[in-house]
Amino acid sequence: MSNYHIKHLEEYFQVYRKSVRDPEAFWEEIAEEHFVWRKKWDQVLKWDFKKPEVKWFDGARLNITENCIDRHIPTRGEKTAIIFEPNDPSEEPQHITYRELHEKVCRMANVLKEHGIKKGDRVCIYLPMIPELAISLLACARIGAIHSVVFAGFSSNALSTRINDSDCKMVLTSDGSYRGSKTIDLKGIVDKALEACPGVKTVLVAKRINSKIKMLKGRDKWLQPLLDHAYADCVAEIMEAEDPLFILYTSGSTGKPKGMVHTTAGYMIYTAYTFKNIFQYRENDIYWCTADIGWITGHSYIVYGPLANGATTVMFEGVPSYPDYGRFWEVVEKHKVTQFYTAPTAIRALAKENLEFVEQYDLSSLKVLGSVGEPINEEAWHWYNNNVGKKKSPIVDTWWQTETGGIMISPIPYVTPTTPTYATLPFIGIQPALMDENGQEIMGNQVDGRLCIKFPWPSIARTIWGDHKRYRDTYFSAYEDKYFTGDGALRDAVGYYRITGRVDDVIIVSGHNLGTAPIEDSINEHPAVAESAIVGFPHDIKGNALYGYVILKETGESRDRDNLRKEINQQITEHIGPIARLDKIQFVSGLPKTRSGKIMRRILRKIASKDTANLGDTSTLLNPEVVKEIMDNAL
Ligand code: 7RM
Repeated sequence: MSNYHIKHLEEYFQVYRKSVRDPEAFWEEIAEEHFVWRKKWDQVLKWDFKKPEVKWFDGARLNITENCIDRHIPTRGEKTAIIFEPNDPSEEPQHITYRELHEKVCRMANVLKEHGIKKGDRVCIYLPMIPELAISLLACARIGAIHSVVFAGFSSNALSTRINDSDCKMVLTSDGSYRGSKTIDLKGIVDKALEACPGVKTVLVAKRINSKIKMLKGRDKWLQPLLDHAYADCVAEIMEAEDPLFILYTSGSTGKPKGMVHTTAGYMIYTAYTFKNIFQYRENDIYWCTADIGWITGHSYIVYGPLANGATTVMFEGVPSYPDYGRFWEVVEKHKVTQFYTAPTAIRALAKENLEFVEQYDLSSLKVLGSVGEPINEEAWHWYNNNVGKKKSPIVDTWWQTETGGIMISPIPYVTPTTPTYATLPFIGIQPALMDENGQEIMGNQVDGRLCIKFPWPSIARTIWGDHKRYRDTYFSAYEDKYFTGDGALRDAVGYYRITGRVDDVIIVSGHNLGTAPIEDSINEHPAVAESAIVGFPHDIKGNALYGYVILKETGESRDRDNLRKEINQQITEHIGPIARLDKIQFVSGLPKTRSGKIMRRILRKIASKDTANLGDTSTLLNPEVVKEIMDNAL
């Protein structure tokens, strides 16, 4: 049990050194002592970042749900696994014990099987934050089906692209969802998406809002009656360590979304081990991560990581502003939450509101506060520390990615001294490197560069679904033998890391990664638009907001500009979703381009951020005259 739970800084350094000197011995010990296996591995690690190929615990057999559910039943059968907190505070929360979770997952697994789902099949899950969502992930894992969760805020277009990319046979959805005071017609969105998805044979529909929806005969079925009739036990499919567990899509800087593939054993071990340490989880703690399970944070730190530790995890259906801005704190008080994990964008939104919303609740149960999704600015950090943590709960600023599967750089609370805006030290087993423009590693401290990882960790994504070449090109070709994160970072005098932000064309808006290319593609489809470029600019609450520069076709010149703005945003909402709407749209006669035809986004970013005192090197510009025009008319 030696290294599983780190308790002081000296121990962190000691375990870290061990994990780097002999990673195989280190992870083997963790795997041996803390998980249940049907068969042990033949080899702990096989890797080659050139191919690239990474295999952890090859030859081992297991089922992740036996680790997340079955093995807890003898000791924790009556312990709450999931607390479901509904959108509306007047609706009763649900407490699902480990024993009940086992039954629910088995029933759902049997329903999937009855509808022809077998090991290796892909199942698309498009559900709101209701218990069926967590249960359906686990039900897929129970029978070896690969889940592909699509965040239920994505549009029908985005949904159909994802369903088709991974050939999903089935969609799990609900009649609708609650979001604050609004309801959303999820089933309608699915129906529209499926017009373009001939491979989907079955749609199982959970009832949530009791709306009248259309059910397509032969394809659509209500879920509950099927669950009621299903057998309450289901033998777990025995999986290989490297069998895919799930696909989760993330935006790239170019082209269509990337279906990141995570496999079974390494993902399980790393999410469990990070969860235990980074949240200092103890038996009887109540852990709450406010993310949606539609994102990697929800997969790893609402479902798999907590359940693998036999923890109690809160699933919250609602939003921070409904019925008022005290909602988060009301939930913390009600369930006596001990660990609270949220995003900087939520903190900034709440910090703008009256302090009474926080002060009227008893937050004394809190022991650890977490932040994830984007750099947390100093103001938000202090607000969180002073008003939520009352300066007693350490803040863990956790840096990681969909691709990394688990937290990579983060303080360990009560172990690592924290500094605002710093994600601090690499977690056990993680070997970061900062790289310069010439592809050389920058050694020493007080330096900044592009953030890479030099050595595989257990939960690294293994490929992009259906496109291994893109996986190599995106992550392993910028720097030889290194995984490139796409982020910039600095390392300070004591070796702490501060993530400075994306160095590619991904913009993080309210913690959501948005690639510029798909948004530009969407705008360019408007009949009046010739070309466009999107950049981010600083926004008080969202972190970044989107600024679009749009060139109209001659035929579009006579159109009313405000109507065009509305139409463009409407089109983006349909193609991608409301999160990708532009805050500002400026119509321009041209875009600043280099001689090789590349848009100089750096200049557009500076104009959008009202930071035009020094535009930097513009000597390679083909059309400098257009820069003046854009600056003169900037919004
Ligand atoms: C977990 C998640 C990944 C990108 C990543 C960064 C940014 C995430 C932090 C952060 C600074 C942090 N997965 N990012 N966490 N930047 N500090 N603590 O968010 O795939 O959706 O996004 O998010 O740019 O590359 S993600």
